[in-house]
Amino acid sequence: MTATHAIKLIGAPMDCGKTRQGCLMGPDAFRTAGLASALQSLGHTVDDLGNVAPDANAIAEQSGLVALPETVGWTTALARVAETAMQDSLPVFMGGDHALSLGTVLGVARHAAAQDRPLFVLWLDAHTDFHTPQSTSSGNLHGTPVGYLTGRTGFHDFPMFEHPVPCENVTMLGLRSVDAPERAALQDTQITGIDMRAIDEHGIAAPLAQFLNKVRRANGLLHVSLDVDFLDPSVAPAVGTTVPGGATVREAHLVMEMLHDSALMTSLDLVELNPFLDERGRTAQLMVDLTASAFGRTVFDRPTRAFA
Ligand code: 6HN
Ligand code: MN
Ligand code: MN
Ligand code: MN
Repeated sequence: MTATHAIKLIGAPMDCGKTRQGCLMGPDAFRTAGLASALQSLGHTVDDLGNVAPDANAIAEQSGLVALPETVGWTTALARVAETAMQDSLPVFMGGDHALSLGTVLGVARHAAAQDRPLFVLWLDAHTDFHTPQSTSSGNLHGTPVGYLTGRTGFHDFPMFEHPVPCENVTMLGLRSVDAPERAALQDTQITGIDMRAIDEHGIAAPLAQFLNKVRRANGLLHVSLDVDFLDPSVAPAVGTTVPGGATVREAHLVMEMLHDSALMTSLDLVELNPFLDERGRTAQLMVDLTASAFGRTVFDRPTRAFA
């Protein structure tokens, strides 16, 4: 009764969205941790397309921004690959840092527009990543993809985001580190931001269920972007931007299980895994296990729906 998917694994060893290096090893860590076989064992068809490389471009470096030309090169390449993959599969992008979502969501949004369907985005992250190239003080462009995909101004060096995702279609879960300019800009938007305090007080299921209902009613496509730092660093140390007080293993699995039950997810980013910072592969393994939950793995198959 569970639908099977044609899944394409797409490696994006992008490491230029910030200065700290290591995310280029992410795709191979996901492969080593057995992502393809985990999904195959759930009945899905899995095709690993290998790794994408960035396009060349003639953009100049810009002071105050880290690796702008390379980031734009990844954006154009990944948008093209994502748009193509959406035509006949559910793409899973194995990062790479979170700047890769500049490209993946651009391509997914082009596909959604061609299908005349609205696009929704679920952002699982400690951070809002709502900067623009002007507002960032770190210069790290992995802090900007939500600004880009919602159509904020200031991305003139990037391809035009022709079909920005309406802010009311974006929900963020797990927030606990938001810079002042991001906070100010978010005030004026309809983005739903669920921080860790709200999750502590009310649980993670209710806001997610509400969002998924909205996607379903709109017959929307759903892009999910999972940043390793959504998770608490005690269970997911392999990320450069750890923030204490993150999602527990069970909170994260519940999100993934609800995504599977909803059958709404149409594309997925796995980002910010830095294997150089990992402990015996445990973060890579947890990310693979979470992905398996999103594609139907359960630890206990209830014999009937009597409990529901
Ligand atoms: N991430 N807000 C900080 C900055 O440098 O702009 C952190 C960004 C983190 C990026 O979560 O992918
Ligand atoms: Mn992020
Ligand atoms: Mn983050
Ligand atoms: Mn499924």
